[in-house]
This record gives sequence, structure tokens and C-alpha cells, in this order.
Amino acid sequence: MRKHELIILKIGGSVITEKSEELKVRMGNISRLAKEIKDANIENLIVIHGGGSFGHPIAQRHGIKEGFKEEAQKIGFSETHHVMTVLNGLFMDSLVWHGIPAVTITPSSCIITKNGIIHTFERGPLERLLELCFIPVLYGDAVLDSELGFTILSGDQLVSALSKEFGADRIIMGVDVDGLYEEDPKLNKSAKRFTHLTLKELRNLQAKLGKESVSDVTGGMFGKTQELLPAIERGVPVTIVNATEPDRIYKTLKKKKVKSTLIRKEFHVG
Ligand code: IP8
Repeated sequence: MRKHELIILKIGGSVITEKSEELKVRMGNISRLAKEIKDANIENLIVIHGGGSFGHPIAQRHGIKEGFKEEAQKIGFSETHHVMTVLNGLFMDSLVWHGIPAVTITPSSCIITKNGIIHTFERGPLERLLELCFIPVLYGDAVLDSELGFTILSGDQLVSALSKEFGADRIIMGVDVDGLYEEDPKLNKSAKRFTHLTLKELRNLQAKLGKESVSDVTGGMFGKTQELLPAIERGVPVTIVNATEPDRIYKTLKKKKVKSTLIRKEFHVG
């Protein structure tokens, strides 16, 4: 039995990069988040970050998600993986220099997918890091695939898979809006935000959610909620919160009330 709950925290690519400008990092957000994670002082935590304007535009240009079709794509696979290691390095710089015992687990080195779904995963190193109370950090990556040759593994699929593999108690999704909305809040300022959603309500909503306006090879908000369904089905609560706003991640980690959307399998009255 674990003494402390296990939290999986995903920081979206739109929080740590400028999505409209290729390879532009939002270093201010990264270092503020590192401080919030440090201050929250969580014993059992896995952090996963997305690709934003590092991984996505390059992966899209070379059709990496669709798999290996021609030799010319190979340099695209290398570039996609490489820029993700660069973004991860910048992220890790902040975590480590804030005194967080974080260690990267590189997804492409320990995961093989089958038709885009995680098929083999070498869990030993991550398990051992958790036992020693390190904070493992993973990210959406270009990975090898047993059927497609290679593909893109989203950070959101990692969240869902690791929550199952390691029995997470909570999932926190840090995005660049205040939660899940009926409509895109960037296009409609008066869009209604959901404070709570049940699994059933989420399923109904998914049909209505559109794709994000800027390039995202793993499906934007739709992909996000879709990937999280298995975890929610298993009873893991998911909080979607704005990680571009100061203190929201800190407060969510500390279970304090914050503007967000909480998704649960069901809500019990009373
Ligand atoms: O940003 C995909 O991860 P995501 C990362 O979590 C790449 O969807 C390499 C495009």
C-alpha cells in the first residue's frame, strides 16, 4: 500500500510553447510551473508534457503519425524526436534547478506502439524511480510502432496508460483555458464552462467538441478527453485546469478550490 496518493500531471504543449510560432518556448510559464510543483511538495507524482510548437508542426510536415511510407520521412522522425528532447531539456532545466528530483524517462526508448496504441512498455525504471520518490517526467514523442514502423504517441495516451499501469489516484490536465467548455472559449468569449461532468455527460459532449484551430497531430481537446475515457471509467477523477494562470496547478495539486472542470465517473449526492 502506498502512503500517499499518486498524481499524474500533464502540462499541455500550449502552456509551455507558443503554439502559433514554431519552436518558441514559453520559458516564463515553465519556470513558474516548476516553482508551483516544488512548493506543492507532492510525494508521488508523474509529470508528462506535450509537444506544442516543437513536436507537432514537424511531425505533421513529415506525416509521422501516419507511419513509415518512404525513406524521406526518416529524417522527420529523427527531427521530431530530437526537438522533443530539446523541449524536455528546457523543461527539466527548470525542474531540476528549482530543486525537484525529476528524471526523464524517454518514451521512444521504452515504449513500442501497435497501430498507435501502447503495446510494450518497459516499466522497471519508472517503477523504481517512484519507489525512490523521484519525479519521473515523460512527454509526447515520436515512437516505433510494430505495424506502422513509427508513429506519434501523445502525452494524453501516456497519461491514460500510466494511470492504469501504476494505479493513479488523480489526473490533472494543465491546459491553456479554464476547463472544458460547451464551445471553444477562444472563439466565443461567453462560452459556458462545465464545473463538473460525469462520464456519461462527457461522452455526449465529445460528439460536439471540435478540433483545435491550430496544428495538433494528436487531436487537441477532443483527443484529450477521448484518451482519458478509460481512466475515468476506472474511477480516476480528472481535473482540467488552466496552467497558464498563476497558482492554479499549485492549488489543484494541493486539492484547493480552483476554477476548473472536474470529470468523474459519477457524482454521489450527499
Ligand atoms: O502534445 C505529441 O504529444 P501531445 C508530441 O501530448 C509530438 O499530443 C511529438 C507531436
